[in-house]
Amino acid sequence: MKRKVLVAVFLVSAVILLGSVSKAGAILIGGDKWSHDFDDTAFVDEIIDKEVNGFYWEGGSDAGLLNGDVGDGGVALLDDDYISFIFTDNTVFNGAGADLAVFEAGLPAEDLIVSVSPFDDNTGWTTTLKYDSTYTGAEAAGGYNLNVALIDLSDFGFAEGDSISAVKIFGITSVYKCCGRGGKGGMGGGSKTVKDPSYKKKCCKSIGGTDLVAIGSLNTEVPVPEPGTLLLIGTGLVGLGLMNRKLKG
Ligand SMILES: [Ca+2]
Ligand SMILES: [Ca+2]
Ligand SMILES: [Ca+2]
Repeated sequence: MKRKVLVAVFLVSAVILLGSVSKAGAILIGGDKWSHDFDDTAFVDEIIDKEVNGFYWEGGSDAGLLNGDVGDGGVALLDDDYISFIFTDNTVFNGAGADLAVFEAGLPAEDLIVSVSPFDDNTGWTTTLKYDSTYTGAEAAGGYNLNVALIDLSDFGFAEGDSISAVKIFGITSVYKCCGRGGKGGMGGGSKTVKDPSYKKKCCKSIGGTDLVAIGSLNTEVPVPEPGTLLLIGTGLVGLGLMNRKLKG
């Protein structure tokens, strides 16, 4: 009977160990123009800092930005808005090509600004880089186009194999509502889609920007138990075995 218990303990341990290194894809995001099968740990896990003057749309929430569901809304980030995310159950390593996918919604596909860090304590941020996003062929919440910006860690000077634990997304205003000649619509009437921050100085108010939906790692690493942990488990099992024998004897 005791031996059976030991075998069970060993099997359970083995399953836990195997589970922690599994990186099988589980969440397919995108459409006929771009898609990727993400590991379910691939997404950002926590928000550690933010400045949001934009608005959450179609049921969007901070929690909703942390999962692989691109149908539960998002947040519009205007100029100077940002959100800093960390990865807690995975890291992103610099492999071949793009390493990180940032999903954005709407038409036109909007730009966004990115900084990354190897640390998870809001330090070590790289200089910022601007990225375009392009239509994936899929839909986000509200029937909006789902777009993707592909981030290569090499762009920030990381060597192949280096990894990061944090990503910071800044918005860029793309829609302004202006006062003056055109009345409340302004600028010839109605909202204009422009990429010109100087509109701010022309009695214009930003009302739309980068529509952040989700952030997932394309090159995910998950923590593997240290050799020390394996040794401890092994020692524990041997110990149990000896106890078992003693009790029997
Ligand atoms: Ca994660
Ligand atoms: Ca979501
Ligand atoms: Ca890369």
